[in-house]
Amino acid sequence: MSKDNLQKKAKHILDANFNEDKGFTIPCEGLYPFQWNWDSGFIAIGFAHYDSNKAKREIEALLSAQWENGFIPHIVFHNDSDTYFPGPDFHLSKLHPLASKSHRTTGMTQPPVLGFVLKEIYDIVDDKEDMLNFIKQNIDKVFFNHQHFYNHRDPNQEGLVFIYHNWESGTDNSPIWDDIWETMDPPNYKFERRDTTHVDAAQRPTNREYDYYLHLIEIAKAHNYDDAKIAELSPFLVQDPLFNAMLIKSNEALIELYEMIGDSEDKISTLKAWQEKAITRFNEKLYNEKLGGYVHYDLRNEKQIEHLSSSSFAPLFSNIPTKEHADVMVNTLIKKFGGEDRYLCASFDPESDRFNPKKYWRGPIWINLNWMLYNGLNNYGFTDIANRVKEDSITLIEKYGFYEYFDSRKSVTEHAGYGGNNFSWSAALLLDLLKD
Ligand code: 2M8
Repeated sequence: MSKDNLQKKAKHILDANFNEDKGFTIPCEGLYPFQWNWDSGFIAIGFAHYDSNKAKREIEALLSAQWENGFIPHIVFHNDSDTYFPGPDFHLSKLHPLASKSHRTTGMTQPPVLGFVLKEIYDIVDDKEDMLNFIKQNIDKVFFNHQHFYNHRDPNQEGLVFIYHNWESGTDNSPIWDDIWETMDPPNYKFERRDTTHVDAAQRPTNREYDYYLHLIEIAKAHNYDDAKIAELSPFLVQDPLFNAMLIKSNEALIELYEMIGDSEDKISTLKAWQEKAITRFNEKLYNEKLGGYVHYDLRNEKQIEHLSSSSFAPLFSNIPTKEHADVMVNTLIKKFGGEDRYLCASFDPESDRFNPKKYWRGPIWINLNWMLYNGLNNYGFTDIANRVKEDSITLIEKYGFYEYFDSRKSVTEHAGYGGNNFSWSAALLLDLLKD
């Protein structure tokens, strides 16, 4: 397919998934019928390439559901839909006294991409003045959100924030969580899955995994989504390198934007203090010498979770590793994830016995993680391997379509796109990858 046709197709998908009335974009028809937090950020980057008004509306729609304490939820239920479980009646965000009064949402969040998304869209659009005005109107909300993280999700006050649910990580059923599930024994809940009516069950989490997911929410609900109680009681309490890298990248972007806006010295110095503490601790606590990359830290059980995943490389995007560590990480990437027989980059270590090439976050390639990896490798001057990640992403979409995730094995030459089709962030980030 020509570059032109790919761009046309991508724009068509984004426009079709955009809800004109409410001003937000669904990730994918049927499978995900609401507004998702980090999806929206990536989607806004795609829109910035051809319709900056939609990029702005997308972000405004997400921020319109920000809680009174600064929290930005992971799903905003702008509309009703019976094609997704669990919906608003299960999540019951209103249990939290400071939850949005205007919107039903979940009581959990997702990787905080908004800060760097504002900077990306500013860099993309032609009308800088107009976009800077938009940023001026919204940037404090993102700052407030970061403040909430550092005040309520960092019990040790060490600069690293926790997530209490695998859905907060964005990498839902990653094998990273398997050891945590072994510490839990949730009931067998009665529920009706909807995802498996849209997508082959072999490509989605199991019912038993959903028991863990629901149980974590039940614990949080029993304490009205109170962060302090969650920190005390949730069996899932993790410092995730992807999540924290997104927060750090967003801090960096907020500093740059506040400097452009001017007159924001207090906020800039607060952001700089957060950055210094966070980056130092990130390197001390999340780097694993033996594996040659960053790993997750299980804060409940006080140990590193020693597995490599595509999240291990996200810190490159946020300029966290030293040059020496970046060199080691690139070796790890090529050796473990980048054999001749594979497209880059599998979401989980392909050499592990937990790797599954078809199952969601247990192995397939995701375009958003590839987009970060491409930009991260470029940050450190690894342009050849960065270009390989970009070319692989374009090839997979060209060959198989705008799927949610893809098989990393080159030996699979048919139907290697999995999950939902006409998937918004695959379309949005392809537009960005094709820009130069
Ligand atoms: C997936 O997660 C949702 C729950 O949030 C699900 O499986 O129902 C993940 O891939 C997540 O990262 C993504 O934001 C969401 C919507 O695309 O789908």
